[in-house]
Amino acid sequence: MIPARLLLAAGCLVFGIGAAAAQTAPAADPHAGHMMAPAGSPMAAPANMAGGKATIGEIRIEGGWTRQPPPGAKVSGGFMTITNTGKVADRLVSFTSPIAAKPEVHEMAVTNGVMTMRALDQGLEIPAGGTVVLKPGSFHLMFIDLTAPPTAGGKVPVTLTFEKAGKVELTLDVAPIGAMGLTK
Ligand SMILES: [Cu+2]
Repeated sequence: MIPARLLLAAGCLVFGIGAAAAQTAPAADPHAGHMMAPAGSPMAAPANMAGGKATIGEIRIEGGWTRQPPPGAKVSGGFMTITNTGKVADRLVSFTSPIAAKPEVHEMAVTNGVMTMRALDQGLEIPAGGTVVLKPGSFHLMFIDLTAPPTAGGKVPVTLTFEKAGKVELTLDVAPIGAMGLTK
């Protein structure tokens, strides 16, 4: 158990460049192992890509991207902008992808100056008429236990499941290692 958790924590450092101190996970919750770099780490330049798009029911997705993980990393994040054009709130409850054995919808927050992340067990709410941005340092798809690590310039298919809108397939553009966003 411990080695696996340490591996995961090390892989998660991809979210912050130049991590100063990965802390030990205190709890039994595997997500407690996601200790991040201190906020304010230097950011890499955005990649020049448009990102994947998809629509299902009242849900519109654009700017879908992921990034190549550093060598040996077991995780990577997925990012996009999700808009709910309907009059009822929906939720992104889960997703699947051929590149990861364990996909989870995560949120990240700064606690005591350290970025930590956790799985959203109830999913991620997309408010009626609202837009939620999945981006580094915030909400994200978490590809855990990468079976085929994404390569810069490539594409990664994901299938998102929304509570009301249902399933939708989306293709994520793969940005270089350490990219913090896309430019259009
Ligand atoms: Cu995560």
